[in-house]
Amino acid sequence: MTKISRINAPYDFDELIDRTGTNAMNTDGFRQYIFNAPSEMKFPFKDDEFIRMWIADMDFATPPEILDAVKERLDRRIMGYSQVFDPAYYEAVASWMERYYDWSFPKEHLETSNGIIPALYELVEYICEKNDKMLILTPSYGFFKSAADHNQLELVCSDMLNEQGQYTIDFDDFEAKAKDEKVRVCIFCNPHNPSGRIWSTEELKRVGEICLSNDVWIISDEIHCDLLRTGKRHTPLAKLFPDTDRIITCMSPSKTFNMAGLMFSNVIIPNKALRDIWQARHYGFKNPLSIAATQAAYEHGDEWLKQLKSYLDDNFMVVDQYVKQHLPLAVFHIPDATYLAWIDITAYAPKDVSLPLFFAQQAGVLLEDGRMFVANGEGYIRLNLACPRSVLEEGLRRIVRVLVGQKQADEMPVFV
Ligand code: LCS
Repeated sequence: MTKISRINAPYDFDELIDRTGTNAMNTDGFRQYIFNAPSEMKFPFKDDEFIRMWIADMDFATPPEILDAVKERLDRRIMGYSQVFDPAYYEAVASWMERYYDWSFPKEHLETSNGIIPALYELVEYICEKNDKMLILTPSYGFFKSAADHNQLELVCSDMLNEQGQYTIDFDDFEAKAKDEKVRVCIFCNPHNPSGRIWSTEELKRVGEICLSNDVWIISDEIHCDLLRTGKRHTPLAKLFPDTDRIITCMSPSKTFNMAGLMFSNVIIPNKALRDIWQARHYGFKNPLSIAATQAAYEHGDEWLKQLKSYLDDNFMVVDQYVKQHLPLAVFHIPDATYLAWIDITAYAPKDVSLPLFFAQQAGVLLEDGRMFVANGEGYIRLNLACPRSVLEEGLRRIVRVLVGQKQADEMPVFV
């Protein structure tokens, strides 16, 4: 256990923190990521005038307990090649899993990776052979498709059903696609980005049963597992299938504690043969600061996370209230998980335009739209609510101003 201790400090999620000049994707990477454009691309807004609600990291400071652990590690002054050797790391992970998900797994199943995306690329490569196919639910986080593209695999998409913004799995379609003998692996997002769904136990069991009975491996990407509305619980898919070794779980506190740039994640691989391949082929060295930060997150992050969740609960209520009042034809439900609001604005959006470009140019808001989520996301925008309330309110005001007009935006309710 690292030495840091802080007792129930109130954390400040209203603080505006300047991210410019830190090589942040959030401030400096949007031209390339959203618009696939060079750094010369011009907008009617200066870069520091944008409200940025796009990439899924937070505008909140990483918890001080984690920063202290990084500083403590820095004080050891040597940053040489590192891997996870100290058993305290596994103990910290295991204790978190036990406390939050009532789940455990043997120490030897735990591998680590420089982020979940690289792990997805690798796992798919190790599991699949040429001409295999990969199955996902859509809409989907875009990098799932990249994992198939990277490995030159055909991607098979099962569109989720959407009834007034309530997403469910089309099990008939999913099963029919899983039955394709070429489908070898499914990347499953639990909880789901972008809809924010926490799957019910029944849904998880059906997904698992369909895949396993059709010889389809499952990579369960559970990166959003701690970003839940207060009172909600996460169920790791693998917990429901203790007798299979065909479910790999990817988890990380990186998104939860706003340290995605440290690129460190857990990959729980129960299958011995796959683990052997991973150990033989995975580039094993890790950033020592990332190891220290991740361990500290699991050891000392509870209180900060509790307060973060409460702040995000309120941000979601602001959005809910605001959408109901000013965009009554939009479809939005507060999701059970993620800090992402997935909103159907078909009734208001201009037709045949790129919505990210429209909002960037007309409103000075950077956001992602449904077309960036592989398939089945038409008409949606995704707003990242992990920002100070003042930023959120200004973002909402601007969005409404360009969709329905100035007067409505001026009447925006103030959340109390
Ligand atoms: N998996 C899912 C489902 C994600 O949503 C993200 C980040 C990652 C993996 C990234 O994992 P990493 O490699 O950082 O460990 N999601 C983002 C998103 O929706 N927009 O920006 C990042």
